[in-house]
Amino acid sequence: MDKYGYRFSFGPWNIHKGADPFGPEVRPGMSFAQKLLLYKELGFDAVQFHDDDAVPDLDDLTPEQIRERARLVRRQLEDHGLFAEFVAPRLWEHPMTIDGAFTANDPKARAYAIERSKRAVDIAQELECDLIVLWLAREGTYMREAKNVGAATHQLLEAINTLLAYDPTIRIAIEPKPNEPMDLAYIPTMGHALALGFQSADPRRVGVLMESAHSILAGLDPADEIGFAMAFGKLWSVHLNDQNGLKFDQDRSFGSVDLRRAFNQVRVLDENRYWEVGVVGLDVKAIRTQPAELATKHLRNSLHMFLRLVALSRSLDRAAVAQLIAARDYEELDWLILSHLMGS
Ligand code: GLO
Ligand code: MG
Repeated sequence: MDKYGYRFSFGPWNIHKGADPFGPEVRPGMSFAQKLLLYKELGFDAVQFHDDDAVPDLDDLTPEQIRERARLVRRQLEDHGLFAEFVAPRLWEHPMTIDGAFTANDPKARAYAIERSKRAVDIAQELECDLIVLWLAREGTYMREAKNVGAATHQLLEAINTLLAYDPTIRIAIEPKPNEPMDLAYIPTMGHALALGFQSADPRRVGVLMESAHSILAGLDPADEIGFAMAFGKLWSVHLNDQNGLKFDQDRSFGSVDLRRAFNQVRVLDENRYWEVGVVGLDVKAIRTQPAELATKHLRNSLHMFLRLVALSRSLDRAAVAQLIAARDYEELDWLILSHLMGS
């Protein structure tokens, strides 16, 4: 925990080997145990998990074996003074998820997705964490005519309700994203995710995770997406990062593309006391050119950027801002903010 009370997290996938769709890995891998050693050193408190980050090859194991292995991971976390922030079922790599998971056209594939998600809940229970994240990676279409959007929406709702019933204490945070890997995803924005949650069997237990790059890809402002969700008390996690325009999902270091956009995300989080409700997750990736031994600087940079922006948000001259708002002098407000970000 930092001096402001924020706690920070990232997932094991955020230290990665640099492969992209056009080229192979460029850095040697690191074991989960090696990565765990880096968390505290880099200033982090918590680990975000895919189900198979915690229990590799879980499709080949029985539910009891999965629980046993998850218990070992909990001990590993304890040994490092870390905790699990969330578990996310990875519903986008298995052959059964080629056509989607909860919205696949094949009922057997949909059944697989539900069973796999229940195992993710089992893992969360063993890791003593009550948050499941659903990034609905392949719920959508490449070919609009291949699925029925209304039916798909109800399938998603049914899946959420099934998980809520499976564990009466679990909370679910939906992570919206408008595209990639799909051409068009079914839950592209905060509004879609929140609507689904409010329509669920237990709306109190369904919230959202806002990822900066995903909001930008949807043509939206991440700070406004944060504020919208927080207005309903529904922002339970974030994936802060950055994104240079409408192209592939870049997961750039937080603030590295648009400093003012990053400032406003931090400002809205801080003004709404996010440190009391959630962990600051940084879903960032080192660019491909980064040498292996230097491939954690994106995490360090993102965390330090967050803290420096908290300091800037808190040192903003609020009285001056209020005066400029009252005078409707937004050009002077613009200058005040820019000057503040530039340190004068
Ligand atoms: C990809 C997503 C992905 C999720 C992660 C947790 O675009 O951001 O990294 O955040 O799988 O659900
Ligand atoms: Mg993410």
